Amino acid sequence: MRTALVLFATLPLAACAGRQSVLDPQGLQSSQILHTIFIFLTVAAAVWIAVVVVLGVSMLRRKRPADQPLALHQGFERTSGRVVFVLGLATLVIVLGLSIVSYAGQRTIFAKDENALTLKIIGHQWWWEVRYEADSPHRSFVTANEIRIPTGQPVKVELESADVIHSFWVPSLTGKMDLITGQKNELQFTAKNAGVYRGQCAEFCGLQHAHMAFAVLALPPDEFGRWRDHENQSANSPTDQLGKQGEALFRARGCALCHNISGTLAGGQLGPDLTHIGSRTTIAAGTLPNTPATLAAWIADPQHIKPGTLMPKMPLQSGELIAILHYLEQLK
Ligand code: HEC
Ligand SMILES: [Cu+2]
Repeated sequence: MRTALVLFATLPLAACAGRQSVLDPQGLQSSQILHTIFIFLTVAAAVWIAVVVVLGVSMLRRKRPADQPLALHQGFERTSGRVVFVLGLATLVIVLGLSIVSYAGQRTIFAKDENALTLKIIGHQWWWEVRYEADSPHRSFVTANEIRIPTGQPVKVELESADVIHSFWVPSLTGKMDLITGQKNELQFTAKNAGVYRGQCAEFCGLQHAHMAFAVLALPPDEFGRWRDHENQSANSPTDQLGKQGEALFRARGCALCHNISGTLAGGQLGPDLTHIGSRTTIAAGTLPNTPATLAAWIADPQHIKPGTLMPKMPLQSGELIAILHYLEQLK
């Protein structure tokens, strides 16, 4: 029985580690946030315990009501006046102290670093456009729903929205920041350790808000550099007949109106960039892992997977679906 109780009590702790947890910080900023929360929690718990103890003691030592409740007792009045004064002062000190702790924490959380890697992230219903912009257009590229960053280097994300308000939140790395149409918000964070961290839209933005996630892949700097060089390149040209057919169908069946594939005639801007879709880990904003089966299911009927999504169900024959799928699979 006791073992079962202990096991049960530790159950909530099982959620305290992993790729989306404020309690398992992997970034400088999230560590600072946890640190601040811990101080607030300790002080609040100490105050709460003190109040409960005083309350308990006073209830146990309660005296019978006085015969004349309205009569003043000078000594008692003076003592209670002093107690109220001291406690008022303590409240002031605690509130001021916590404000200082909070401001000091914000210095780390909102610190700006000139050498930060800058990304632009645009929120769409219900996916994330990620733009790596460099001085030279040859070094700039666009991807979606997946952010790769080097570990140890500050990353600055410039946040904007194409439609409604969204909120960028990667609990393991830093706090939240809203994406608002016509306004540029900024957030900086530094991943301490390599790993995959899950991010989630944290502001209700419509029907598929819950399926608006993304992944942050923190890579060692040299691996990040290799990925970036690869991502800079145009899409692979299809090598076989079926792939070539798929590329043609991608245009003929209207996919190219909404999707860009760099180096091809497909230049649509309404949906996620698919130049390197084959190398992404998930599709449909973290809704499904990226496998041939899920990709086929998505293209065949996106409305079944994400009802209301802005990608319509396209009428495709099974041969056409297979060709398009084969083509997209090659876009590593
Ligand atoms: C009217 C515009 C539109 C058309 C036409 C369209 N798509 Fe999409 N597509 C979208 C949008 C918007 C999304 C993002 C949906 C979401 O995640 O909610 C998307 C998502 C995708 C994704 C997942 C991308 C990712 O990174 O998660 C793939 C793959 C895809 N579309 C392929 C296709 C193919 C193949 C066709 C043609 C048969 C097509 N799309 C036609 C708008 C369109
Ligand atoms: Cu949302």
